[in-house]
Amino acid sequence: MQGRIIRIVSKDYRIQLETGELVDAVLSGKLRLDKSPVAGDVVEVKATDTQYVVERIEPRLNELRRPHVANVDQALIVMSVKEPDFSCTLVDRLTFLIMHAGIQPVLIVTKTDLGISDEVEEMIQEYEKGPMRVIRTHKEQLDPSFAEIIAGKISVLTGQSGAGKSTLLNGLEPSFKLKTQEISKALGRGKHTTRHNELHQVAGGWVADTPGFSSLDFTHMKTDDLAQSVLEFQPYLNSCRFKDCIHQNEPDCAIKNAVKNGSIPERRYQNYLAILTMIQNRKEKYV
Ligand SMILES: Nc1nc2c(ncn2[C@@H]2O[C@H](COP(=O)(O)OP(=O)(O)OP(=O)(O)O)[C@@H](O)[C@H]2O)c(=O)[nH]1
Ligand SMILES: [Mg+2]
Ligand SMILES: [Zn+2]
Repeated sequence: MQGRIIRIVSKDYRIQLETGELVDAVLSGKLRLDKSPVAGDVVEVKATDTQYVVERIEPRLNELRRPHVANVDQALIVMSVKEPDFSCTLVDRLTFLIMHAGIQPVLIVTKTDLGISDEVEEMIQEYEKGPMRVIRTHKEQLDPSFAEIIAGKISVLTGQSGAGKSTLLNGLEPSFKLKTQEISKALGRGKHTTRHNELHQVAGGWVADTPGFSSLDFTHMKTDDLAQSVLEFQPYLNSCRFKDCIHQNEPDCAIKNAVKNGSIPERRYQNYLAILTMIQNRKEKYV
């Protein structure tokens, strides 16, 4: 039968079977020599007389390193309207990385109760008009569609410290608070070897332990990967005069035209150019 790994503690694998039932399993001898499973993996499980045995790992749709999780459906970018300041640059950088990892980004705008400046309002509306799903919410009044977004999926949360990630999860699932407190207590006692490879059940979905994408690392990205990772660019990508256009200084560039006529926000394009330049400078260094 099939199942999904939701927690790994040393050699014990907690699996949710297709039926919804949670069972503990061990790895088959053959698998142990092969690749190591991670939380989120879809696995083939066999029940013997005494235990459940993981026999096979299905191919992964995607894989994150920190946290080490496979088959992630979506990454929720949590960004407050203030305290800390809303950062369009950060949202874009995170979105590019998330897209590149083959994961769907969703923008969760938090702390809307604190009031929104005109400048921030304009930036949020730019996202709302675009292809990414955007939800505005605050802790006293969680948007009901937030729970609906999490249900039935594997999510990772990301965003600056203080943006309200824990508050969101606690609002949906009070038992989550307890669990995260237990984890910090365990770590505080110096159990640094504890392997946190775990998904938490929140509002009928699964949420990974720690935020991913904490280091905004573009070292693995090439210039054409970057353009592919910009959601707003996608309808125009094959319409430039040059096949290898990187939408920088080329003539007859569909992306630049779309920026000019307002179909792609100028801000998005500038954030693209900034990262592009970073990638280009890095290349020169290593040639
Ligand atoms: N006014 C207001 N404050 C909020 C809201 N959401 C969170 N806060 C406050 O913002 C602070 C930070 O929230 P957290 O949920 O701890 O932020 P976090 O993203 O988990 O931060 P890290 O764990 O450091 O990454 C806390 O004092 C919260 O009470 C909100 O919607 N409105
Ligand atoms: Mg937190
Ligand atoms: Zn172009």
